[in-house]
Amino acid sequence: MEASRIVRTSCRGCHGVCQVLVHLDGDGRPVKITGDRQSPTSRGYICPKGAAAIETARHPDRLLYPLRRTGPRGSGRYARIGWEEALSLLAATFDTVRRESGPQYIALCQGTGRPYTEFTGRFIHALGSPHFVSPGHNCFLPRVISSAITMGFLPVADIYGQGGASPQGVLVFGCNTPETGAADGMCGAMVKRALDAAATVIVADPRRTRTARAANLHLQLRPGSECALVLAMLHVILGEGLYDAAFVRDWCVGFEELAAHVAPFSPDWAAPVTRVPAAAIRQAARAFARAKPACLLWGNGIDTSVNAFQTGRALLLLIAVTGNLDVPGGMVQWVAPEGLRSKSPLDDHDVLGEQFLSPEQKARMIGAGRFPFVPGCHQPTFWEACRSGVPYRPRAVWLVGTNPMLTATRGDIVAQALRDHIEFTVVSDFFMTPAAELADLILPAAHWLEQDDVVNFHKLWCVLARRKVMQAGEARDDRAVMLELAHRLGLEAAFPWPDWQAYLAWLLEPSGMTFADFAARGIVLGKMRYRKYEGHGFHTPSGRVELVSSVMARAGRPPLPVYVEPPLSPVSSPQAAAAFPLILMTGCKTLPYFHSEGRQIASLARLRPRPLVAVHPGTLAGLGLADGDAVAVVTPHGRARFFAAADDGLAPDVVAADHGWWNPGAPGPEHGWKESCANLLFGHEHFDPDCGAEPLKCGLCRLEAETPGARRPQHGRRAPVEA
Ligand SMILES: Nc1nc2c(c(=O)[nH]1)N[C@H]1C(S)=C(S)[C@@H](COP(=O)(O)OP(=O)(O)OC[C@H]3O[C@@H](n4cnc5c(=O)[nH]c(N)nc54)[C@H](O)[C@@H]3O)O[C@H]1N2
Ligand SMILES: Nc1nc2c(c(=O)[nH]1)N[C@H]1C(S)=C(S)[C@@H](COP(=O)(O)OP(=O)(O)OC[C@H]3O[C@@H](n4cnc5c(=O)[nH]c(N)nc54)[C@H](O)[C@@H]3O)O[C@H]1N2
Ligand code: SF4
Ligand SMILES: [Mo]
Repeated sequence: MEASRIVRTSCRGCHGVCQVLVHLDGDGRPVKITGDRQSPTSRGYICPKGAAAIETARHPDRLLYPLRRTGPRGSGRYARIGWEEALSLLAATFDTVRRESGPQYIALCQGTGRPYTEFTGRFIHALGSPHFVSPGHNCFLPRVISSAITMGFLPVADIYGQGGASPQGVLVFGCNTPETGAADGMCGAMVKRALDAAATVIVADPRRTRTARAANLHLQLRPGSECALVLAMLHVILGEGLYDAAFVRDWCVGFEELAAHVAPFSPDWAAPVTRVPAAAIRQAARAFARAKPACLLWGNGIDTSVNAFQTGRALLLLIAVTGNLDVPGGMVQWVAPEGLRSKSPLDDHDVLGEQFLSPEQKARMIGAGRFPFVPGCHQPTFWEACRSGVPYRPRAVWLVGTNPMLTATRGDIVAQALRDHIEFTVVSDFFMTPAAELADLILPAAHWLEQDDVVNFHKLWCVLARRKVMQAGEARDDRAVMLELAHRLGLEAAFPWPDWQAYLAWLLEPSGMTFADFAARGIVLGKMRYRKYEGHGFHTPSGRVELVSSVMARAGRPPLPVYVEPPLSPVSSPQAAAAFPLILMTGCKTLPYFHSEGRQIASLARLRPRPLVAVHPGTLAGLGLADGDAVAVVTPHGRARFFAAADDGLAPDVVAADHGWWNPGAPGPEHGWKESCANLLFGHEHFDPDCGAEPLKCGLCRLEAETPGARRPQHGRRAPVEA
């Protein structure tokens, strides 16, 4: 344990990059966490999730020991076992399945990107299975892949202004970064600072978020119509000659085709589609094109739609033609620090199985070929196969840090598969989730306060140190578990490091630093360089930004962005809309919670005690309802219970329901997960044809009054396990 009273480390309560100070008492126990004012990434900021980390890590309901099921599935009967027994059981089971049926009968399902992501894809692919299953089709990876094929890198807003220029124009499109920090590793508070400093802020969001209220222009579009809006902005910019002619001439291919393609998509065409007035679209396009430099903050609002991939491409083209690529204050390619072995989502993480899988092994993936740009195995297709056995049914599933009954669609299918069909389920988590309640083996995962780490998750301009400051029970770092298991399964070639510390040392080796040296420094910064394409071109087939995508064309997909109406909308399904007249958005993230996490943490639950659905006050009144009333959100697929939150920043026919709600204190095995589960409101019919994304933010619903007081959250303890 540290001699010092304060340990400088970095938080992992979300994808953010906040450096924080952990205060230890005289016995070396962490007692408080504060922001680190010296941090260049977060400058002292800390959010409630970060501040609640000790409460989370020390929570009495933490899983502390490996548990083996002793009663029927869902009975809650488990016995404590040692790690040796747990690892032997796991290795023996995976080995048996591998030999009897083939490695493809083993799957690893993870949640959002987490520290363990650097090993999960690697592990399952090294084992020979293509079944790396994640929510990536709905989150971030569509943008990573569309960026890769369009310009060869993921452009990120230069909000830290490393080149001395900060963004003058910011287009905030379908994200709420000040609250979420977003998926690409920014601190929300630093984003807010950059927004405050920018001359022009344009927000495209169906909700009037706090950022939208402070913006120069709020384009309150109809959910799901975003690609139409971007096409119309491109129409104005190209039609009025507001593009960067030199950049387009020297560094882009397909400009003439793009100009011809967007010619019909005028603001007058887009206005009825998007509900944004034509004049506002023109104003936004002109203001964005004239602001120099300008950047884009984009997020989950565009990922969760059947137009995710095309919208992502359209926004990338907007950035390229306005000359904002890799310029100071624009959309840059981060330069990671030199002298460290670094990781990036698509190579070392091996989400796509490029390093370890043969073409034959890839072809065995459930859903192979269904979507050309899906990252890994398509999550909904995977769970359907687990239930139906078509084309075949995996026998063993490892859920590492995911709560799929709450965060994937059709949790009922997931639950049925886990209860009745999968032969062996192992769950690694901090808490006894509804999925863990169906597991055969439960492994207690280490919290970030319990981890030493070299934090380089998104190959940022900085690498941060994380330091272990406590240990709860026998919780273990997921990556240490994967290393150990890999060795037991003969996968040393992919996992040559003897242990976790050796892996960290290997990452640092080229710099000459030990982990202790690195931890003392706390952060290592990259040296930013701009316009790197001038040296080597863009890493695309043509060496230029592909406005017309050769990769899309080869895949038989539209090489220029096209708008597709959401499948369940008042326009495309007037019949459904007659019965379900409201447009439903789900899962707009809120500051206190990370997806389904945090509901048992008292300090967070106080900030948002109940599952909410935001509704325009006029709409509520029309239904005879008031703010705070219990309501059911009903869709063609299901029903879920929320409390109405009046919000005059929404259109009268648009509602926004929370996702991820369960009730840890309610009795197992369900812990009330079916009551307020937004994801039971969707079916498995509609997907983005390119990346398999689901329209979670543009469905249809109606509201019905519920008997008041039917559900109150509880935060009690679960039943103790058999010792
Ligand atoms: N309706 C709707 N659904 C959505 C979304 C939406 O917008 N609308 N958003 C989607 C998005 S963007 C995402 S990324 C997914 C997220 O989906 P998930 O990642 O499944 O969601 P979480 O609830 O964050 O995490 C699940 C579990 O991981 C555990 N956990 C946290 N950290 C660790 C760790 O380091 N190790 C281990 N072993 N366990 C850990 C937590 O205790 C929790 O039980 O949800 C998606 N679901
Ligand atoms: N506090 C907290 N932070 C988080 C998370 C969390 O659960 N809690 N999750 C993390 C993860 S995994 C992710 S992916 C990121 C996501 O972070 P963000 O990208 O910020 O995503 P969301 O909050 O899902 O949605 C962003 C915005 O999109 C808008 N939106 C919805 N539908 C549409 C649409 O049709 N068009 C447009 N233009 N906008 C739309 C919503 O109103 C919302 O304001 O946050 C990460 N950070
Ligand atoms: S924003 Fe994320 S990284 Fe920063 S303190 Fe909060 S949870 Fe931690
Ligand atoms: Mo996400």
